[in-house]
Amino acid sequence: MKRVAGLACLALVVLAVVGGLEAAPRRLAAQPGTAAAQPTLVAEDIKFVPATLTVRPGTTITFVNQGALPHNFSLDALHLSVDVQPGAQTQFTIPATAKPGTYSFYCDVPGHREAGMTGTLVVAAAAATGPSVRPQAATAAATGGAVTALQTQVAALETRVAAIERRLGLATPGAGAASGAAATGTAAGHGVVFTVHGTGQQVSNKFTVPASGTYKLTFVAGGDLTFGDATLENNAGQDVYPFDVSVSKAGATATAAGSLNAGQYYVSVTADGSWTITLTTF
Ligand SMILES: [Cu+2]
Repeated sequence: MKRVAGLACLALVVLAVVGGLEAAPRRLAAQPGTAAAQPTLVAEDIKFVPATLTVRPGTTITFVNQGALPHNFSLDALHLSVDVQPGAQTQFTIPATAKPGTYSFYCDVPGHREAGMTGTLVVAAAAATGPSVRPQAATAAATGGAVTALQTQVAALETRVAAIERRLGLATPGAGAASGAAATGTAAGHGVVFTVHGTGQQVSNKFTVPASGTYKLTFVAGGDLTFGDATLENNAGQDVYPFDVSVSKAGATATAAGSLNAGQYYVSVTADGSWTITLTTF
């Protein structure tokens, strides 16, 4: 009988230990450093358990009063003040707009804060969910688009600067050599001094006008061109009047005729497509 009583006592001890172990995980769920999905904050006489709670913005916290006194959770920075009566529980939610950081909270029942009923709430960064990832991808795409647009603008500016430099005689004639070469021969009854094919902004190779006389410059736009302008420049890179022709649509032809002295010349082109330029005797 004494032995049975001893076993019964042992069984009670075992049950108590097991019961304590089972209770432990419920407390662990709200230990400091964790960001439990459904954290619980317990008010006791006279402290908070746990004293430090880590949550994400928008988290709802279950607030339980296991003491004999009324208690309260106050966090001024987040405009929270929640009362809980002895043996009762309630819930409150950390604002979704709460900035990540460390906040102090306290019980506002007179004397409790002074008695040490305070705690620390750590607001972690918001979880990276789908909706917060997609805007990042969109931002990257928008950035890429902006870069492409800037590159296009830079290329257009470089083209304009190159054209201006040629007009001002700053560019080295022949530096952006066009395809084709000076040619001689006869076309439609006129002697061909020079024929050049090219695309976009170019300065032709140097060619020679063998004798002073009247000449005609002909600009023929390719099928991919919407604007083109060509000028004849002398050896010093200066425009030679009136050899300045422009076209503004695909396949168009423009001509200019006038007097040229014998000497060396270049053709300077500003265009957004392909073209053919010919200088003939007139
Ligand atoms: Cu209190």
